[in-house]
Amino acid sequence: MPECPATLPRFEDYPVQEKFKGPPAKPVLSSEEAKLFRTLINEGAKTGPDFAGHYTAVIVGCGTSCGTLFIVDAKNGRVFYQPDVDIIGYNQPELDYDKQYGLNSRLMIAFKQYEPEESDDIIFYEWKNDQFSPICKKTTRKNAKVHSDNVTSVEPEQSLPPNREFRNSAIVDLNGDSQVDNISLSSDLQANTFTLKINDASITEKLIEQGESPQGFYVVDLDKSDRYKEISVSLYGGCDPCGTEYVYSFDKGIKKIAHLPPGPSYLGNGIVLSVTWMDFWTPITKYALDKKSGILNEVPQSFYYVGLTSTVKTSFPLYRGQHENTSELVANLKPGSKILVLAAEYKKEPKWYLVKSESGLLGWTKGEKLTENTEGLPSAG
Ligand SMILES: [Ca+2]
Ligand SMILES: [Ca+2]
Repeated sequence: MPECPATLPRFEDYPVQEKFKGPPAKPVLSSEEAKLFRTLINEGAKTGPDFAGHYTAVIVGCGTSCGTLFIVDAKNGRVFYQPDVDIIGYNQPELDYDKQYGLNSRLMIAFKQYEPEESDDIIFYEWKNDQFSPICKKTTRKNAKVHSDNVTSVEPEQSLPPNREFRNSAIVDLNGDSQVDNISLSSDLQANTFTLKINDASITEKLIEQGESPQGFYVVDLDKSDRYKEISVSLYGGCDPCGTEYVYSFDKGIKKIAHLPPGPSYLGNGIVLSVTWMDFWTPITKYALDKKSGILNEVPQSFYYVGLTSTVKTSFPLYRGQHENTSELVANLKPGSKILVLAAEYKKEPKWYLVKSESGLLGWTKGEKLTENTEGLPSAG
């Protein structure tokens, strides 16, 4: 992220066209992070928009000068959470702003404080297409030491919800041999690669998606019962859902052990849960560490839980199986009736959804039928 120029971004540089009227929609708490703070998010969203036209910023406190930031769309209740934009400070004397965000602007001012308070970053984000993109950062140095070598010793992340702090370098003993290991991350956006170095070993990875770039790494402890710690490299992505994570172990060399969707939760017992946004819902995928191979493998589920209701606009059929075979028709859904989208088989295209009709019948339909013919699903807003 570039350092800000002398003239810092102003609220009026990021104006908002759209204004919201009417009662705010109830938050759709589909992500694990949002579910953890359901009461605070529901309460916070009731006050109505206070950010970027039709959004409500809900800050959930987690200690002194720290907060997890959720953004709720008052129009449809969608809840946004970006783990890298989670530390919001208050009363920063260095900064000549009386607020961090406002209803008429898409600018968000966040603070990142480094332990033990050697320096602060003031980070300016632009809210665009339902996500924060960093504009620039202003670093305030309380103690020049940290930034002169830019290396700090870190402890592994805890599980849910992580206050993830992305780094480009760190000193940690990764393989439990009581010798610290020097970790650094660099990227070559010309060559479209990033390189992770640990001591004398290095691994270079090709960026797959257009617009992908590494935002840093953090240290995780996949399995607290063994002596190893792991490195998770986080990438911004140019896609939806955005970003991805590469996970590496280190002993004699570096080994790639997983390529995960963004924002995984490390439970510390060899299990990783991933919650991603997909069309109008958030599948939860489980990964488990195979101790023999040292690889994180996905634990497949036949179906993935959806649990969302919507209202039928235009009649469409439900089938007994995952194919449109008229001899296996279960029901034609009635306009105006309420349905429950129970589960999905989404790993193949087209994505099929298991739906319960208002009268209690169960059948399958394609994802596009749901988004075209019903209203009330989060993205259909
Ligand atoms: Ca070591
Ligand atoms: Ca471990």
